[in-house]
Amino acid sequence: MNSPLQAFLFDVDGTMADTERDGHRVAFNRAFEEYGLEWHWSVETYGELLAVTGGKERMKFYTEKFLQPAQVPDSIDQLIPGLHQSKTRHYTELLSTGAIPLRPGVERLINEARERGFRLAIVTTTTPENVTALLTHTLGAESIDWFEVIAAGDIVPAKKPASDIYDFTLKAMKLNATQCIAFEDSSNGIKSSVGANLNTIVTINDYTKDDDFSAASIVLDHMGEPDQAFTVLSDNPPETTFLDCDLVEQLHQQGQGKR
Ligand code: XBP
Ligand code: MG
Repeated sequence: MNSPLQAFLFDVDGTMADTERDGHRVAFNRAFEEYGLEWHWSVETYGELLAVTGGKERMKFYTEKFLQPAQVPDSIDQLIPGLHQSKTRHYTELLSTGAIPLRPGVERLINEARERGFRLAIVTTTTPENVTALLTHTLGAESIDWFEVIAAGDIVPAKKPASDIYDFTLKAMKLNATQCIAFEDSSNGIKSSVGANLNTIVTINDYTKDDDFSAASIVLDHMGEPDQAFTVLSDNPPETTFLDCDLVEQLHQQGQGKR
């Protein structure tokens, strides 16, 4: 039997906003400088580092796979939590300048979903502080309350691509995967959402455009606006030119029974 769609579950980084290259990456570099570390993550290197989700995990991966042992302080495991706090401070300061807007269609879709009574949640590997900062400086501080669950950061033991954060969110909302749809931008993201049996709408970005999205309900370059058509990168393009709640419901219906 088909379950009606009840909730929209949003990834943040890369999906709601292009935060990685000009946000997180810049903040990591500022934290390295603050700590006197001669590390610098270029746009290209950062693309490779995105293989690992979570800032603390990403820094650890960098020291193991990109540096010679002599370049890594002995106390690195003790250093990483502080470094990450510094990075979070730099990141939230950066967001407070309004430097990173929401991607096309995100605000419109969220507003429409609220008007139509869909339930909303955020499902991300980044820290709660970062989610609060992005929402506050894009949709306004009141928007934090629009999301029934904000599942973020270290709330679960295993970050994406593990399905834990989506499993946690479904449990907290007392919903089944068939009653929800996820919005993701990366292969780690869709592994996580599909691992929780969720139909998933993908909007790609520069870092993720070559990822494997064969499990997605649809792959778009962005959500689109009435005056800014999306490009459909998967098969069977719909007749519409931007993602609205009707199209989300249609994709959800089509996905029923597939997982
Ligand atoms: C996002 C991430 C995050 C940020 C860094 O993945 O990988 O780790 O890059 O955030 P997703 P923190 O979009 O799949 O959730 O430094 O706050 O961990
Ligand atoms: Mg993402």
